[in-house]
Amino acid sequence: MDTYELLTRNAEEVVTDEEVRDLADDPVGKRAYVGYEPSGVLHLGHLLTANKLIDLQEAGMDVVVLLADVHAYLNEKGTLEEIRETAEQMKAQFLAYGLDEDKTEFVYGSEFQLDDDYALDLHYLEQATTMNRAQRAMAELQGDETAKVSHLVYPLMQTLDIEYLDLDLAVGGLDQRKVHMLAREKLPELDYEVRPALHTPIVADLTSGEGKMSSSEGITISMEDSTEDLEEKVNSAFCPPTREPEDDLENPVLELFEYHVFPRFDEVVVERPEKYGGDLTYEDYERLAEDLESGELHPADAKGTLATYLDELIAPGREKLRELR
Ligand code: TYR
Repeated sequence: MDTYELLTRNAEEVVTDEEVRDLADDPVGKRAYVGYEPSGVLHLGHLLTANKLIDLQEAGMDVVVLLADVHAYLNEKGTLEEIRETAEQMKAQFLAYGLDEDKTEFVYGSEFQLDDDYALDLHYLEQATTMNRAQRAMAELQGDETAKVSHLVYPLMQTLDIEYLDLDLAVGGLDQRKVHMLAREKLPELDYEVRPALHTPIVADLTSGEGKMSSSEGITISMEDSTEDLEEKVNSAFCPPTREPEDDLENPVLELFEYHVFPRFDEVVVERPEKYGGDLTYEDYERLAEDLESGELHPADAKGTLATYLDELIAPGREKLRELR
């Protein structure tokens, strides 16, 4: 796989393609980040962007994980102290999941977002941005909550983070795209450089197959799940024998193979008794999806296999979480 492919695999959107191609020409030592509002337990939404960070590390890039404590504070997730405790748990789970400790810099937002220069730049952006523009950028992150001033400050700070962390690439779920667009528009107004962004897809809800919901809604799999929980959730997942169900639905079982399993394993083995055709071995997602569509691979076998691999991915983080509690 060439570097451009590695940087962009499983990305739903890159902005712009040309800028990411330039990055792919010379990735070593370049800096990429994902910011997370600290959450005590990682779920698949977090792991999807973490997979992308692992790809970027593999390409030689340096990776920054922003533990966005001040952002979480703006979003009323607790006191700063509570949020920081949660952030430490989050960090431990990311390392257990496989982010390379030597190549990953964990930064708390409060380490730099309360500095004078940052504050003054923030006030400049407050002057330079209409309420309407900031609100539009926030629409997908704030849900149904009544807009407060904190919701308008939030995307402006996210914009500045890209400059203050000295980044070459911003990574996030597709739900971050409007904030990244705001950043691309506003950074030059402060004479800072525009940086490319890369967005991972939002995986469909496990049970309904309804796509494009926020990763924090609906049934998801998390580091808290036991092996049995996981089996149960995967077994009750929506899995029609096709990758393109009707009515805008997605096949979540296939999506989990595509975005979570294949990026982390060189091959996937579906174990089957000899009388049902014996084991099936896949080196890539396409072949597995084709076999599910043709009927060669039964949905029940696909699910059993999926649960096994997800369990392997989650086990170290689950262990860590138990230690911490
Ligand atoms: N907006 C991100 C979220 O929804 C968190 C975040 C905060 C990301 C600050 C980047 C950033 O610079 O979780």
